[in-house]
Amino acid sequence: MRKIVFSVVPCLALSVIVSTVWACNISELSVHRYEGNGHYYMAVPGKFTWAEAQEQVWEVAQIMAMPGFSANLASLTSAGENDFVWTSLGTEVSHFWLGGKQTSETSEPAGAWSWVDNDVWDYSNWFTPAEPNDAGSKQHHLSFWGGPQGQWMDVRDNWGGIKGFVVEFSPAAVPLPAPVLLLASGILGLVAIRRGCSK
Ligand SMILES: [Ca+2]
Repeated sequence: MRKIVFSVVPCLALSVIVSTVWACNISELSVHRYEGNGHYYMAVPGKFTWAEAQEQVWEVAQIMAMPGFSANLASLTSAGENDFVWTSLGTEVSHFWLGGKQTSETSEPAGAWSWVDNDVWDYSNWFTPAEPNDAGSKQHHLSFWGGPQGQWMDVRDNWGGIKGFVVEFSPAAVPLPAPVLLLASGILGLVAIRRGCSK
């Protein structure tokens, strides 16, 4: 297990442009590499809906500036990956968003789940027997529940108990060239809304 801390962002100009968006310093959060797939993971604290969290992932990716990698809410597709993320990020990521969502409500509560990055959904780690339960018929998004193995639960998009989200950096099929990233981040810095990032 290797822990990598990007305390100094490679592109300082990028950091200056975007850093005012967040109430905490994203670039000082720890990033962990899983040797099983070469992907990186980080936990970002804050109060967000699932949809907002997925939007914020893009901002986080600009701040962390990892060339050749794309970012999404985490898709945990094996027990090894789930165990690594749960143990390396720490149990405080209980109630943090993951990248799972339900694309249909025709087979509640466990059917029609998918990953936001289009990874195949052929592994799950529900907190059984209680989850998933589609409580109130409105729970269509995925978060860590907790437990010794980092089990999951389904919750509604705007659940107030959410404490943050887990980001996964994967090798990008077609990495964006640096000039495009800089231009995009500059635009982002102008239009972004200040968001809380407190624990
Ligand atoms: Ca539930």
